[in-house]
Amino acid sequence: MLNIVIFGAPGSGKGTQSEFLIEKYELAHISTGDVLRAERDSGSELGKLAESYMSKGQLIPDELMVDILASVYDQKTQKGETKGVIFDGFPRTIPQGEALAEMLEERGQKIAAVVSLDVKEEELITRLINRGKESGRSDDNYETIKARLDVYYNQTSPLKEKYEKEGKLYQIEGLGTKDQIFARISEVIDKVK
Ligand code: B4P
Repeated sequence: MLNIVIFGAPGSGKGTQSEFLIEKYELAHISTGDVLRAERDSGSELGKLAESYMSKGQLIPDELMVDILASVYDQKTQKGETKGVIFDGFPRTIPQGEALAEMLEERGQKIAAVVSLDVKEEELITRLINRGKESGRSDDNYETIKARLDVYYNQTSPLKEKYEKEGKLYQIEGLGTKDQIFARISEVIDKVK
């Protein structure tokens, strides 16, 4: 199976590009942000807990995220109908990165590529403020966006070094039209698939 991690700061276009990827390469999509928002909307205890972190721009604790991820991965792959999986928004910390490698290894799988979308901060803030106006997403306000960016720089971006050492990191210019960026990502996927 083709396991791809799509990586980047909040607003870098992970969700947007994942939609194109699942269509072209017939992959299953695991967006941890979407999973958590669905839990929140269902009113479950897990959803309430998740919302208490998301609304402050913080990450949900690793132990919880790792369990959720493993169960969603098994659900999406158990029928054997998918050619692979896009991990969108996971891992977001070094322990999540280690847990992902372990979980895949236990299932005889590995990550083929980590595609990192590079976008400067000014553009990230503009995109997220605009999305907040259109979608009403509660974490897309200036104060929470700033907190999410801090979390990204401190807790998430160190993963790039890990994947670079493993020879799996592909840095993609994340500025341009959605189609231009998708063409850059496709070049990488065609190389590793
Ligand atoms: P996510 O749902 O993953 O959201 P995101 O990182 O903010 O957005 P993304 O990068 O997908 O941006 P998009 O394509 O939509 O996370 C939300 C929260 O969930 C986190 O803060 C955290 O609390 C929690 N969480 C999630 N995963 C977790 C984990 N593993 N561990 C712990 N907590 C976790 O693009 C943004 C906007 O830009 C859109 O409006 C889009 O239309 C626009 N856009 C995209 N590409 C563009 C382009 N090329 N040009 C112009 N605009 C563009």
